[in-house]
Amino acid sequence: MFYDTARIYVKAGDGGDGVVSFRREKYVPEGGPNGGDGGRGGNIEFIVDEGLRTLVDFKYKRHYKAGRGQHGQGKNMHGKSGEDLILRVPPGTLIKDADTGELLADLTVPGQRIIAARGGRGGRGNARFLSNKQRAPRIAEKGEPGEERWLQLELKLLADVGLLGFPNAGKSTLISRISAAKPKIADYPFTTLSPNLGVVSVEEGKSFVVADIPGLIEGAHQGVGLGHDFLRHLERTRVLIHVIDLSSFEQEPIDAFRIINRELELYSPELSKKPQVVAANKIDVPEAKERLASLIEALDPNIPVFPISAVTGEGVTDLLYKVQAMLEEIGPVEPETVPETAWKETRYDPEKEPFTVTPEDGIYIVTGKEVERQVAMTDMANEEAVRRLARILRKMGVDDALREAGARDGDEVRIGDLIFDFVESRASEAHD
Ligand SMILES: Nc1nc2c(ncn2[C@@H]2O[C@H](COP(=O)(O)OP(=O)(O)OP(=O)(O)O)[C@@H](O)[C@H]2O)c(=O)[nH]1
Ligand SMILES: [Mg+2]
Repeated sequence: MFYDTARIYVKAGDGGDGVVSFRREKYVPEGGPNGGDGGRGGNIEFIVDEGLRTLVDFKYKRHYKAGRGQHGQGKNMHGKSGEDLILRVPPGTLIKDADTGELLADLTVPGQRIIAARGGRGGRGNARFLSNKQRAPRIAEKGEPGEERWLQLELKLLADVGLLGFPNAGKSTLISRISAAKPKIADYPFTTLSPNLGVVSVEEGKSFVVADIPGLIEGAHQGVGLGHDFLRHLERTRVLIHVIDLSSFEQEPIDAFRIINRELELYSPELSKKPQVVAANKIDVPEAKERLASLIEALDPNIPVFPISAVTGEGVTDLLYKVQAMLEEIGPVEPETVPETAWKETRYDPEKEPFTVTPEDGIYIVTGKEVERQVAMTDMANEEAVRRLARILRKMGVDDALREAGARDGDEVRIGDLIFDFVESRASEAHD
């Protein structure tokens, strides 16, 4: 099996908790606060590894978790950061949000690296809550939870040229002739089961990458045969070499050409618009010349046709020069553009982050990233911290929204794991 898609779950590390601690020195009965911050949680990152060709690693392991930050300690000692988890992917990997399908990154360049889920920041220790009003703060934050999400990984091979055609047309023979690729070649359909890449050097300093995929048959766009699973690997090519078998008695060459192009169009109109060169293959067999003549007659004269023999090498050089010239004329393709900020945009601005209040069976459920984050970072056993949470929620407008939704004194409210009673006219007192 050739693995070119995967669905994985990533969870960045939670931040470590901040700590409440005070200096204890001889002759100083009550020293200042010196509780350190928790460490940052580890990120989940992707890096492009040139040596990889498939996403097979992600088939066997689906859940990935980065390390959590250590908790802070007394004497202003901060916790250590959690370890980042770095996942290696082959060039050509697209990363999408599995829930929305939104494209998050197109990883094409070896060494390219992105953060897929950010570790939570460490909670602040009580030393950071020191102020003129509060000389002995007994408050510390818990660590921020790390981001978590389901991701869809999709490999689209990076090749300049794609080989297209019926099974047995001679695609693999051609790639093995023009590059160092060593695919399986045999006289029966569906010999090739997964894509092969080969680098073709036409002349010094000029080379391009060719992709050989399993052959297509009629009905391919509906999933008949194998080829359609691999058509995605032609999506990034710039030129298609349409390999046609001149030796087949079962099919007129022009019919082969038309059937394949219809399949291509039904699969993707965009793909069908890519420039094609016809490689009329097996010109070495008897009767091939006649069939070539009828093919040329029936074809649109704008489509270049090269009679070749992938076995003897006849005509192959001319074909390659033509393909090289076409590539130069077309110029390089841009990777699928993803705004630089794609990952940042998935982060939120705490001030603007919306929340919703949903009444359900007499309980008011408040949901939203920021409200849930604030709750998660509050140590509910710490009265001062709970009062601070109540102030933050009020400032965010949660109290007003609850009131508007019909909440009355004593009604139950839920945010994340926290359940508390709505208290009119003063800070909501929280209890677990
Ligand atoms: N006589 C002759 N035979 C050829 C030529 N090119 C390929 N063949 C033969 O055609 C058969 C199929 O070749 P492959 O290269 O495996 O065909 P393919 O298009 O890759 O087929 P799939 O992988 O099934 O899609 C093999 O027996 C080859 O030896 C050629 O130029 N001349
Ligand atoms: Mg093949």
